[in-house]
Amino acid sequence: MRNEHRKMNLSMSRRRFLSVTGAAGGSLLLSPLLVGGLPVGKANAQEKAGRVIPFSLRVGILPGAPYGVQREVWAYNGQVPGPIIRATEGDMFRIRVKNELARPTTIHWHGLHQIGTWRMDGVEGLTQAGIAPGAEFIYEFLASPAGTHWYHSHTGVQYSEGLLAPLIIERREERSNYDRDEVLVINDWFRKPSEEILQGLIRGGAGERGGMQGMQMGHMPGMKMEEMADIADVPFEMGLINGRGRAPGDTKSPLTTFEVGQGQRIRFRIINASSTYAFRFQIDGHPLTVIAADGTPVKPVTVDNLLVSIGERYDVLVEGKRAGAYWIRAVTLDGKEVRAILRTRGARPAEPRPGPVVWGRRALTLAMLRPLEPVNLARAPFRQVTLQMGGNMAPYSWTINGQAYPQSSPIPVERGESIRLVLENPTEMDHPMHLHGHSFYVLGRPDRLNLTDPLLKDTVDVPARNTLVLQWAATNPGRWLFHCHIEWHLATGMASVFEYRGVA
Ligand SMILES: [Cu+2]
Repeated sequence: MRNEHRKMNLSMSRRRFLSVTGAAGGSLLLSPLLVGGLPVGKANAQEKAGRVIPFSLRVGILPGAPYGVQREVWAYNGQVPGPIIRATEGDMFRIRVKNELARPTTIHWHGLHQIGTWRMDGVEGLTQAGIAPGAEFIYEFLASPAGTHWYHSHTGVQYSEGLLAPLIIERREERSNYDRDEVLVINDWFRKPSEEILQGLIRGGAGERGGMQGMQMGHMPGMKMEEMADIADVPFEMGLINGRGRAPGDTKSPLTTFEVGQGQRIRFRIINASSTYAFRFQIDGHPLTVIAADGTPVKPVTVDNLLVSIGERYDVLVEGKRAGAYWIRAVTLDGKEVRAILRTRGARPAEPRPGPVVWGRRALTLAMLRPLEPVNLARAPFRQVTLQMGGNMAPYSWTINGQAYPQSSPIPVERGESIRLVLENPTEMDHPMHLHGHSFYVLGRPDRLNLTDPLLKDTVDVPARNTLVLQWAATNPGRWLFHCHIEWHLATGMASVFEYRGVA
């Protein structure tokens, strides 16, 4: 497996630099100097377990022209997504970050628990000061837990400028009932710089969302009008899969293509690294066998499609079928598509025929997922904390318990206690909530809690006008952010801090 991974990493480094081409023919050009000499794959150079994994990241700006309009693109080591970082559970990362931006930045390692190292969690203003322009910072932390994770800027609204990348932790005893492992990073992509989008939302309130209200999501069968929520704050423009995508009207730019032999199995590690949109994911004609959610292994469940909220990860097994080319589709809840291609080796044509999505019948729900190692919480003591989400379009602001982070009081936590989090979402939008430093059990709706075999995750969607209950064990002292992963909601206050007593 190890050589296999290494090979894959090297080919990834060539394949996955950003190559967005605009409708007007302008392409997003990266300097070859910046793209060359990536440290990708270094993490696999040594075989021994418990090793130190050195890695270097340069955070810089590249000239780019998506849509043929010149725009800055922010990138780790000159590529979007940034280089894949891989290690084995129990390894120690030593990641040197050089900030070549003109403003401070930080990196958060989404999904990693930072056991004993909360100051390495990368939340600007909470766990560290921003790394100053021109300065370096070394992140040192344990590669734990195993699973599909990612890393991204946790300063302002920087990550949607391109500062996002996969972070994969292999299990020590990885059961490999698949032939190959591929990472699939989906992210939405906008013409305007993120800061400008944010300022537009703050200035204009609902104006920025022109046309968003009353949007139909009729493409999912069985969806009733009253179940429709507001889908997003910012109108969809385009999306990327592993750095490639097509702006509206563009039919030619290359798309990310995965080759598969007939009967061969690929493990896809799907990551939604977007700022604004959830995506329903499907590979036409290919069932998806879900084997992990947010890195946690689950009893395999086979479905036709699944919804990936921002910050969530799903690992699925896909088997190469009849010769041909098939669309890999990531579709927003209002029907906007991002595509890649799955092609059997040697198949013609290179691209499937264009055509609207036809959803397979089996859609994944969280209730279908069961952990491999069930935990019974029926008799465990807990302390209940209720958090109510709030939102306003004009003036634009998002809150938890009426407070906007960072002008909010931290929630004190006692080491060793269990916290039952009741998340009330009376707003008209879904909020993908992410907890730093811990994973939580998803108990479900208050009237039907699953206390016998709940799923362990670190990011979960709390649907509009619904309440969701989570529970987690406070075992990792520090200051930990709990927040909505919609970039614009976090930036305007939808976050809380869990602060362990006695943390200096
Ligand atoms: Cu939100």
